[in-house]
Amino acid sequence: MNTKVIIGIGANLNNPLEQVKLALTEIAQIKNSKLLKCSSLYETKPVGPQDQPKFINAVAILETSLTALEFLDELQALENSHLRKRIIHWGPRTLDLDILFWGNEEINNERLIVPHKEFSNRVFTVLPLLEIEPNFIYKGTPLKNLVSTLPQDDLDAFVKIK
Ligand code: PH2
Ligand code: MG
Ligand code: MG
Repeated sequence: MNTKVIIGIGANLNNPLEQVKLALTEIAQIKNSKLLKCSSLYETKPVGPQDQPKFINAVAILETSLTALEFLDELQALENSHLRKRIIHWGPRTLDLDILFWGNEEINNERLIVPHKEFSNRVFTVLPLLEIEPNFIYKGTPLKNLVSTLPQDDLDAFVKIK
């Protein structure tokens, strides 16, 4: 059975624009999966420590017959191939691939919590998803109604670059 999976892509080190572009070509090749849609690429203000570079962010939608943990393995292998080092919580990274939604399922285990806990607080996940799924409903609320609840300085700093 195929699951529709929504992922967040982020990078802010080592030419982040190229990291994200390359990641998209790699994501399109994940086994037993098909890339359906991808948002524009955006420059965003860091959430968390401010003494780090701006991020490039995007959101993509795929269809997959993998299980959630198999799919997570694929994403983590890609992160590792981009020489991702896990050092500072919410700190700089060459590539971050987060599962935001796994169909309509709720998953909560030691490796994966879905829907992603921070999804609705973050300009860099809400606005790119709104671009490609304008009618998306998040926990009973139309996504577009969440925009006014987001931090104004993050909204002001959100710039489409590609
Ligand atoms: N990811 C984080 C922490 N802060 N800020 C922005 N703008 N974009 C991100 O992708 C991001 C972040 C942790 O994963
Ligand atoms: Mg993340
Ligand atoms: Mg992550």
